[in-house]
Amino acid sequence: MNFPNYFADAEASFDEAQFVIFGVPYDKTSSFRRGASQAPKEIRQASWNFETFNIRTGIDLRDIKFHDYGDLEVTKDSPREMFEKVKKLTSMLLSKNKFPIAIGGEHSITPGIVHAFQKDIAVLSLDAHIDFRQQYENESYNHACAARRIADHIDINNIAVLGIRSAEKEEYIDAKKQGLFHIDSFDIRRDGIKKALERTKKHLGNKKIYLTFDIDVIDPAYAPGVSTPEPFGITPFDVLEIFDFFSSHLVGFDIVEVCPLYDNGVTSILAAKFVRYIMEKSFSKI
Ligand SMILES: [Mn+2]
Repeated sequence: MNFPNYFADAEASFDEAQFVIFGVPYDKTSSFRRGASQAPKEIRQASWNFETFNIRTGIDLRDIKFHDYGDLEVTKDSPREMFEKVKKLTSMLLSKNKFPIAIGGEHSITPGIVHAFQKDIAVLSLDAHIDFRQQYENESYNHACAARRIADHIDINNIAVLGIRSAEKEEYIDAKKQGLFHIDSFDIRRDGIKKALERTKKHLGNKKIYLTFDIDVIDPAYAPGVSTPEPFGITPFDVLEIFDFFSSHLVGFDIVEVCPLYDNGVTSILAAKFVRYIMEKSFSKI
């Protein structure tokens, strides 16, 4: 069955919207599995699955003003061109006091968003991969370099990466040497998500936070449809706790790396639910 091609319940006009959702269907640098470019469409379709009311937040999504801007035209662009387009759109949204919500696409879409923000924000990244390569396959804007490109714009001390369990050896040593704050999924499993959140909060302080959510941080058992699956991930419940804990500080959000070609439907459903949840939590704090 086909539902409308916009995100469910996004009934507000651009002008009246607090949140603006936009798709960035880009997967040109994906090294293992292509297909993340299909994700905005699939996640929009999946979003029609849910009730507007959420018993956990007590919020009805119909009370939130949000707009679906559609997709950026980026499929034929070089990574650098895509970066510029994403940055330009995000700058426009921020100039109009909108809370940007990007649906990727691969993780290479995130640096363009972050570069549109003031340099004093913090970035919280949920990711199985540390993404700290200077270049990958001769490309600085590859999805394997996302955290590195973010660190070009903001102080590396204001970045935190949670849930990692994959890195190249040199990349990992370099991240440690440069002081990139990270907590791996094994520590989260051993000590619990609450402990990880307290450590992260201590590190980031009271700054405004941009949250980039690479869905491969979640275990492939819950989220199989991703571009580069990595075993031993965190759970969807952990992610809920992360959102709850930081929601009052959030200034923007993206969800990346859903790969519908390898999905059985549940990954898109999960992604759509998290997009709804992030709006409910950020809205309830205003
Ligand atoms: Mn990843």
